[in-house]
Amino acid sequence: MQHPLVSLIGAPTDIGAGARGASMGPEALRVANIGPILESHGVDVVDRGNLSGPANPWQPPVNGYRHLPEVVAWNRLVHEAVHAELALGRLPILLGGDHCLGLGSISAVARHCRETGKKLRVLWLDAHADFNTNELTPSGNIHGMPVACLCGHGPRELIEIGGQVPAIHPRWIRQIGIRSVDPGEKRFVHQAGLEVFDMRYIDEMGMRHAMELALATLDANTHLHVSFDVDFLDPDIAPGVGTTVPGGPTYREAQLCMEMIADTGRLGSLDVVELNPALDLRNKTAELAVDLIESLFGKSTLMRA
Ligand code: Z70
Ligand code: MN
Ligand code: MN
Ligand code: MN
Repeated sequence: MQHPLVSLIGAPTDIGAGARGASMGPEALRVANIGPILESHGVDVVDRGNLSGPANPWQPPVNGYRHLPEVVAWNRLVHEAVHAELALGRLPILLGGDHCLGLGSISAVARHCRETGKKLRVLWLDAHADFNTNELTPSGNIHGMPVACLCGHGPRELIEIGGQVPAIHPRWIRQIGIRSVDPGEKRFVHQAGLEVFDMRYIDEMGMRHAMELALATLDANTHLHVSFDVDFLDPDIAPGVGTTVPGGPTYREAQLCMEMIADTGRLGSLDVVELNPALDLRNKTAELAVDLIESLFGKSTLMRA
């Protein structure tokens, strides 16, 4: 990834979330200069602008799903946009938007990997496991379900978006920073065999060891997708998210996490989701997210061999 070609794709929606405001995420990341800052590090950046999907009708859940038709519509748009960039040999950065969009994005990456014979690894940086189903969910919010949907557990219209069910295998996923999992969801995570480096693990073993293990099975033929839910970060440093959960990674831990991903040289695509400018303080969380993304693209304080 010496001089990657990056495409920014805005998906201004909060259709899967439990709070309004993540729809303003793409513009807050642009205001925080995501494009120019990546370019200052030798990255070629093209901003494709925003996708345009259905408005948020703000309705209660139906059959355990809030806004399912609108979530399907947004994810179809994201799937096609992300896949088109990958087919051009570019590295898509999805500017969310809430985390339900990870379904459209990662199903596109999985399709691209099938087409090109690449091995896929997904790093899910999040306070939440996002492994609910309509029967397990306490909220009906589909941003709590994308990992389950990617693994084939969800409504047909959603799980079929990538053209193959399941889109990915649980063995391809590593979750980092997890500290809020619902009771039924917890059983399901264990049953599926997801590899989770939760905050207890990071407290005991350190971010370095967690990331060494999470990245251990990468090889030269691996496409690494990072799905960065900004609520991964501790709320003290990142208040601008809909669902804050105390006890997340510190600034230093998050930087190390990003730097170790950059060092693999395998980053192939990225989601930045759940940033909620309506809850932020002077765009501080957006600026922090951009700072961390700089590290993900190889910014370091010193030259390294
Ligand atoms: C809870 C649910 C969630 C993000 C909140 C919360 C899910 N497990 N995901 N914020 N990003 O409602 O399913
Ligand atoms: Mn810089
Ligand atoms: Mn999430
Ligand atoms: Mn989350």
